[in-house]
Amino acid sequence: MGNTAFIALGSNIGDRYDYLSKAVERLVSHSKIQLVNTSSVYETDPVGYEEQDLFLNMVMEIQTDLSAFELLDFCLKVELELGRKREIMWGPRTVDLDILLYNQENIKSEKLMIPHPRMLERNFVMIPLSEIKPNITIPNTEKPLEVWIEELPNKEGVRVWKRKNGEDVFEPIGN
Ligand code: PH2
Ligand code: MG
Ligand code: MG
Repeated sequence: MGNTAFIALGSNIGDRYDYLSKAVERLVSHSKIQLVNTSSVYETDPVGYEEQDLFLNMVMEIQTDLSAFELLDFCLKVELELGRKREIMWGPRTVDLDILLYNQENIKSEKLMIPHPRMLERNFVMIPLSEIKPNITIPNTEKPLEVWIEELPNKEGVRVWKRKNGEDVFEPIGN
């Protein structure tokens, strides 16, 4: 599989962990997607629209033979299959799948922006990403990941909820 991608997952409705697990399972069930790694699961304070429940967030790394646009379409399909309804922008969701990075590419289209345009300011993305790929470079930025994170406020809003490799971790999130 020729391409490396990072996907951020988030859920704040219902059985949040079950939604994350099912999303990982469905993504990696695609014949053109291979799981490389997953972060721990973090419980995070809502950002942007604050009158909503706490999120669970995590990041996964995959190898894929899908193009970035095919991967986006598949992510949207999995979101819909898992009951996602788009009501309030940045509002509550069963599961949100955002492509953060696709190789070192820059993609700017109406449908898809890569790197994800808000990832650098989002602790709930940057902290799990740095857990699995501390030395990754983000296209168009000069600062290493750790410096971005150092400079971000409100890191106490992102707390490990289920540590990767913890005793009761469910496959494939915990492998
Ligand atoms: N997603 C948003 C808006 N705010 N806050 C947290 N903590 N986690 C999220 O995944 C999240 C959010 C829009 O996608
Ligand atoms: Mg999102
Ligand atoms: Mg999204």
